[in-house]
Amino acid sequence: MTVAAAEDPVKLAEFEARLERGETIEPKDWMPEKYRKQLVRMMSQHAHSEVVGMLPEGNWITRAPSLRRKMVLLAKVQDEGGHGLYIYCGTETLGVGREELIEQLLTGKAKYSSIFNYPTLTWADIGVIGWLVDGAAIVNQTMLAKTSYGPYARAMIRICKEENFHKRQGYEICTVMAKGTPAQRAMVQDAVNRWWWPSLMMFGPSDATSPNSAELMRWRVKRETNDALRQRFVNLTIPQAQAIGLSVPDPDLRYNAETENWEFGPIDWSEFQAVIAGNGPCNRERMAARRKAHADGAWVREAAEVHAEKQAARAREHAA
Ligand code: BYC
Repeated sequence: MTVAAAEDPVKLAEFEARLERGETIEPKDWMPEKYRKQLVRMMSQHAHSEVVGMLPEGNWITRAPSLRRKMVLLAKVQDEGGHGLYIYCGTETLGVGREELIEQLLTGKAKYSSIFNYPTLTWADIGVIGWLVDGAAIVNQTMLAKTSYGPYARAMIRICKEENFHKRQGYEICTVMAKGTPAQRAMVQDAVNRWWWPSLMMFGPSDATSPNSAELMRWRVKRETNDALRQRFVNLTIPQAQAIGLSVPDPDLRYNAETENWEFGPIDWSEFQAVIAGNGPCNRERMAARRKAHADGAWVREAAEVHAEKQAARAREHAA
């Protein structure tokens, strides 16, 4: 018996009719258990991605080439932490707290985006992450801003605004380097070569092999498929690469004037599978950094708890 079949059929029909009418589902509304679970899975993975995503860029804060670049990068990395917090708050509305989700991340039960398991080798990587990685995130999240679950959709609207700024700062770094010395051009081209395919993998497996897509599309959690979003990203990005004289590492790339799509070559899904199974270039390093940060922050959590207990005791005394 499927989970959906175990739900009250009348309530399920009403729920699906609401979605059909384009209504938004809010925290206190009835929802099938599987809808709640799917949202917690996606939102938890998303929140973890924002937090783990601070690591590759954080790697360059102390080595940013100017004070201006350092300030911008600091602000961007801080924004990512904020995005994680909004989305963890979103999962609280579904009955799952941040502590539980972080526990799942640290024990390896929860996933985070494959993209953050690649190293940031040069300053150009910071530009390319802003341009390609935040660019891909915007394409995905603009769709999620219309998701059927209200708190997630509203969080996405704000996050997308900030991601737009991130993308612009990244593209600006790439533009400056692409117009720079031959060594700078080579550095930014090398970064594009390394980040291009992993950026396309951010959208998830192809539609034919995506186990969650059908259900998520039916419940309007996702409004477009992994492949449709990946194609949109390629179509948006190739003209941007051309405008600054950079290329992407794909000998099969060609424009199809009939469909108006930039057709691209095959994605190496074995690499994607290896990365999400924990065997990417930096998986172990990323998890070790998160575990260390969590352990280092234990005293703050303990102090906050003691403070909250003291405040509560004082409030009880005043009330007595
Ligand atoms: N990495 O059935 P599918 C960001 C997993 S970064 C790791 O197609 P679904 C940021 C998937 O979880 C972006 N795992 O899944 C940018 C599933 O495994 P489980 C973070 C992946 O959910 C800059 C399995 O593969 N954004 O925000 O229909 C700086 C089968 O996939 C990936 C989000 O998370 C991947 N790339 O579609 C800082 C957005 N792709 O869970 C931060 C919210 C797939 O069944 N999430 N998997 O064990 C989504 O939109 C969707 O969950 C996905 C996948 C499009 C990612």
